[in-house]
Amino acid sequence: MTAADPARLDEFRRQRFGMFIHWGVYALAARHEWVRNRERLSRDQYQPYLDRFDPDLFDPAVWARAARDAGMTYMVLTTKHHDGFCLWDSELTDYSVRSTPWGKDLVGPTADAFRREGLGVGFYHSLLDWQQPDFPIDGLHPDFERDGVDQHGRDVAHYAQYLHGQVEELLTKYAPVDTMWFDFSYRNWRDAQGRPLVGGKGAADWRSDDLISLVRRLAPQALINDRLDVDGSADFVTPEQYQPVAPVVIDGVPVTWEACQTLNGSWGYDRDNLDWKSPELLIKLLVDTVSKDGNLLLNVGPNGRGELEPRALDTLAEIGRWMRLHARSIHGAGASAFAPPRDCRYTQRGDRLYLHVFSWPFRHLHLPGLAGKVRYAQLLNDASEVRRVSHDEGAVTHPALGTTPDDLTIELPIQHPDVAV
Ligand code: JFZ
Repeated sequence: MTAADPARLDEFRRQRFGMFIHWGVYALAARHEWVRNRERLSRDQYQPYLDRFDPDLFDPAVWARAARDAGMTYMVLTTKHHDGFCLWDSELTDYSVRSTPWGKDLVGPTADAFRREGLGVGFYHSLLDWQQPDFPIDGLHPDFERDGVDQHGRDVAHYAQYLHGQVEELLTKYAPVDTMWFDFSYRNWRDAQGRPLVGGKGAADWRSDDLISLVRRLAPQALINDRLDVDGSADFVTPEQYQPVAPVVIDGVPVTWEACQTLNGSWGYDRDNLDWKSPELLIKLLVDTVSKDGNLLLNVGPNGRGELEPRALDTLAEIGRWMRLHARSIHGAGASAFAPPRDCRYTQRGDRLYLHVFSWPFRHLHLPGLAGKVRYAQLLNDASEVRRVSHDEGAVTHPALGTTPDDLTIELPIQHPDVAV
């Protein structure tokens, strides 16, 4: 299996912060992108959402600006989710924007808008497809309980051909694509009772090896994620809605990773959701991710009129307020070999060490192992000097403090600087 272009991989690792966009006709149901599955909606019961999909306020320049202002450097857009609905005018199916009142492509304009703001463009593409007649019904399919495993001649090889054809369309029509984010394989999954999931699917179904070759051929610069069920093929791995405890290492080798996270637990627009993460928590999530050498792909779910809701825009703006002053500790930064004190994270870029203080201490912070290693210290938000306290000053070396001569002790202002986090 050919590997990704190392320069592109390096760029990705420096980008650090991206926008995930989950958008489709499920935005009209406004209760999670799995609504067709969760509520066992038939194709006909789902059809009203296609019949009414008309995002009259669609203006991807607004999304792109919100992303850029938040300090994001790339985006990943759902070209097709599990419901099979295509956000572009595919030649291989009518189950797309073409069959909606809106009637036209949404992928091209979105990609263009983000490129105009200088952001990278990646495509999420669902391997599952609950619409294609050749996709075998399985335990995750909305029609499973009604139709069981009676496949009515469904032919997964034929579906794979369709899948490859669509990926080819996307990579040629919207070149250059920076990332293909495939989702997902479930060959060995178990159901809620612990029994093997009926009809689980993986590499043999998607013909993943050929799919990877296709991407390498058409988009040599594109990175491919780890959900194709091919060991060792992934350019990066994708922990979803959990944080690794340390830089991710697989078989003794550090790997490139990208955490994906929601704003509120749902990927698609979810009107009645009250479970919003605070901007402060999200900034900590970003810092924590970079401190472990990862990227953060933070999701938004535009609504049925094509807008990001105020709660999402406000959150992004607040993150941007912090990023305006602290981006240099994120972009191009990564893990440090130094161990931070309690409730802190380090990110490092070259010889610059950034100390992120999650819980503001009382005046002093003792930084293990940094004695004699720091030439100058300052706050990032206002460039004001942070003074070091030397070890011969009684108060700081008092044995009850538990500091050692290897510690560098710095003196912080009593008040937390007036910026987000
Ligand atoms: C998938 C989708 O089902 C979901 O709607 C969303 O698009 C998300 C980004 O990706 O969710 C998954 C996929 C794989 C696993 C868990 C959730 N997994 O392998 O554990």
